[in-house]
Amino acid sequence: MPTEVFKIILAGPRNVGKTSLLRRYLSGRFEPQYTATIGVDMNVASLDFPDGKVVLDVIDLAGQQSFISLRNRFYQGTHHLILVFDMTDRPTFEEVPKWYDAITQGACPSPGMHLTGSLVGNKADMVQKLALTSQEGQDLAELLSMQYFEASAKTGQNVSEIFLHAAISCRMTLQSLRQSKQV
Ligand SMILES: Nc1nc2c(ncn2[C@@H]2O[C@H](COP(=O)(O)OP(=O)(O)O)[C@@H](O)[C@H]2O)c(=O)[nH]1
Ligand SMILES: [Mg+2]
Repeated sequence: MPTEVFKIILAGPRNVGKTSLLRRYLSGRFEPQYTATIGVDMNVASLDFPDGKVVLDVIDLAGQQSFISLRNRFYQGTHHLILVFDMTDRPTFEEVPKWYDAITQGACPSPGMHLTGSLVGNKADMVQKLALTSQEGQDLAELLSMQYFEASAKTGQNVSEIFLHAAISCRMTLQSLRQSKQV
């Protein structure tokens, strides 16, 4: 059975829950203690499909400004972007276009592959503190041609869906690339 490997970037401002989402997906756990990611963290998630395996190399970037140059180097060759903001912190939502531009400019996916992605509003469990409407999130995602998810690393809401969507979009892009080369 074939194995396909894709590079996924998990990005967004600090403290929005990027590391918590990934940790929840990989270990099923949520740790409320905050520990800032230093530089960059690499993790591997593997998903089995009936016709093959998908390995996602997930790069969890630190959100701190001082890591900007380090981040740029890691954007190269990205297949899929998971852009996270905090649903209780409106400025993190407003920063999304800036993050999107920086990453799509630096991503340079392999020839013929285009960057797919999802916009993730995290901390959806904090219903009393939500700082934007679902419609606003949805509209921005549409504008950026991304899939929109409202998620919670705390409850697990939509967490596996985000990574499944990543694997499926990367596979579909690769398949259409192969088909276009056969014609
Ligand atoms: N209530 C709630 N808190 C969260 C959620 N995800 C992360 N957090 C908390 O937000 C803080 C930042 O999380 P972290 O994953 O380190 O954010 P990162 O800087 O984007 O990697 C931590 O205190 C987490 O416990 C969530 O879905 N719900
Ligand atoms: Mg982190």
